[in-house]
Amino acid sequence: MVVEERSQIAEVRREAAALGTAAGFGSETAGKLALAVTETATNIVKHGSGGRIFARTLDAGASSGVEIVAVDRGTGMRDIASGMQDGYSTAGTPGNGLGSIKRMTSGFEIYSQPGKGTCSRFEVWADVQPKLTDSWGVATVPKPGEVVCGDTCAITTGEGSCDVLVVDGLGHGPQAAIASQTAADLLSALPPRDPAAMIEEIHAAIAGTRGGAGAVASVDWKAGAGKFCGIGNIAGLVYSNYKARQLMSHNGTLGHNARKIQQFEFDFPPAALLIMASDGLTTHWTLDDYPGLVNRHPAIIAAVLFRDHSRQRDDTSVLVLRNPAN
Ligand SMILES: [Mn+2]
Repeated sequence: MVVEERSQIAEVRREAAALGTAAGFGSETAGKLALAVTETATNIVKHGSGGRIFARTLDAGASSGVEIVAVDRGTGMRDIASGMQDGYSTAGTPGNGLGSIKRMTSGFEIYSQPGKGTCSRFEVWADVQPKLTDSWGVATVPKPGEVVCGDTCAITTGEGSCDVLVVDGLGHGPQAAIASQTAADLLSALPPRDPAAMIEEIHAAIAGTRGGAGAVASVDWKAGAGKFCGIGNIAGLVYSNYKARQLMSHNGTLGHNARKIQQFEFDFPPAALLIMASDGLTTHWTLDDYPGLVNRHPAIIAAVLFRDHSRQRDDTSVLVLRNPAN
């Protein structure tokens, strides 16, 4: 959701409240979410020169929650610690309430660079917060002017492993969304299988649609290893020990022509990051330009990359996954 002016704050609060209702929030929890979202959106308008809020529901077995990620292109914060104290404000107004957001929510994190902007994230849970929260995040945004996004990201988690998918339906708009959503549905509907086998299934399943570019990765936390298979323009990068490794896809369009479906293996040790993105994101970026960002929550990494590197001429999707093993 775009947040540029004061009038949009209420709309953001309504959309977040709808997710809270879907997550089964009682009135007290719903109230906390509403306050924290309002405070966050107000900060974007006041200090951030406009920005965006991403909201999604979180599932952890018996408990459900809502994740809020806010990103702006403001002046950034020179000193986050003092910004956390109530009453402190970077713009000379009475308090930006970061301390109160932190108290009302779980997992509150901020990534801020002076001159570049700020990204924050928090979770609100219906019941007790689960011990292990998601170690992945996505930013999926339609092309400006479109309502639905033709890109789809999906993730399925198993016992000590996980499968992720990014599909960019050809073009944009509803028809592109049908192609990518059909592919994503397959990931959760089929029993787990190697990425190459999954890509074969997707290729066959979306033959009646517009088709698209797509990639699937499968990672094993304990083994510290992953497999990747892609067709068309989906970037795949693995960051580990301050080094980036690019994952290779073959040319083609899923659903129409995929002459060579080939799977590649990669090392994925504890704390390593896997980043997958559609071609709505430029490829001319490096995490070296963002000191400390590799250690932030994957949803913050996805939102910051979207903010700074979306081409804005196409749907954009960024998926970031961290190996949570230690
Ligand atoms: Mn695209």
